[in-house]
Amino acid sequence: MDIQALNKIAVKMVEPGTGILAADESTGTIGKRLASIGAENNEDNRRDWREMLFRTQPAMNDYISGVILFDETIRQSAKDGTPFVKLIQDAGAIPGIKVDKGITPLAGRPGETITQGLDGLRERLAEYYELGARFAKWRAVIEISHPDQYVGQTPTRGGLKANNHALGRYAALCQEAGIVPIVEPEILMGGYHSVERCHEVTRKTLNSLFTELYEQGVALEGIVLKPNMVVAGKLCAEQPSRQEIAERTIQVLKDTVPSAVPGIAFLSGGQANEEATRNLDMMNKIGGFPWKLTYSYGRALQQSALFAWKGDAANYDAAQTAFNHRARMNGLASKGEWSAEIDDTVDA
Ligand code: 5MM
Repeated sequence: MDIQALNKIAVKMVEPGTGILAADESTGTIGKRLASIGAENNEDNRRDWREMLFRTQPAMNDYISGVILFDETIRQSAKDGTPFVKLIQDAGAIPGIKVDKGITPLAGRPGETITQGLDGLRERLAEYYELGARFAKWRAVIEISHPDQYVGQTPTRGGLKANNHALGRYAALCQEAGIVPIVEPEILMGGYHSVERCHEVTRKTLNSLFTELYEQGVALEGIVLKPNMVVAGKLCAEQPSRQEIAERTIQVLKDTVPSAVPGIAFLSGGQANEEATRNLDMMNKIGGFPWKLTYSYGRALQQSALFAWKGDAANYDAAQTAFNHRARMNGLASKGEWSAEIDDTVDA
């Protein structure tokens, strides 16, 4: 394993001012996104949508350090035949690939899931490396049970251990292949749980994760962590302030993430666009931690562009303007330089 080479890639992925575009929606998930604008989930529409994103300037050059692709997308080309991987590389960004195969119920642990995809992963990673991927992503999904549920609460210690073990095995295989693993244990933000409960579960999850990474021989200098922020469930009556979200998230990360990790790139998890930006910004304004904090957003980077595009080529420029704007705002947030006033200013 060439730790220095892995570290160089990881450091570039979290370079201040930039972050990661999560464009790795599986066919089912992109179908839901396209359905929200009344567009059909076919190969042409999926290509046109992603081509629009990957051709957006200056977003791709200035604010996107890497793009997470899906298996179909890493093999796909733009309408003029240029491979997507080349479009991304020409913009100075790093192509990445989602390698997990989604979740399935975890046997013996009702209400919990396990992420699949370890079988044959060594061979798949070798192929993705040849196709140009220099980082990968694997997502574990952790759901917090309803606060009134006393029996069968989730997540359980066993459920967390199983998911984090898989993340460790995946990360070790990636590093063996010269690929930086993005390690994503996502605690879902739907539901009624309080911010305190999210705090506690995130702490337990990350603690168990770093034990597993250690036990699987993963070099922390060559990973990027992709966690949730510490927030209350969307349906919880009491919502924390942005200051509380930022302070709690920094606290949990300081308690659990070794300083050898170069960077942490948050998922947006269904937060509104501006909310995801301002929470990241607040953390970087507070500062005082050893790792870079940036974004690896899917919805929070794409949603406004998707609604501007509406599946119609006539709206290409409007969609690119929207994507440019969110990318620039998150770029500022990754340096703690964002403000609501700048966000409200429409880009030229
Ligand atoms: C972009 O969505 C990703 C893929 O989801 P599926 O495997 O369910 O199709 C997802 O893993 C995403 O990369 C992360 O959850 C972060 O995206 P958000 O939208 O939460 O920022």
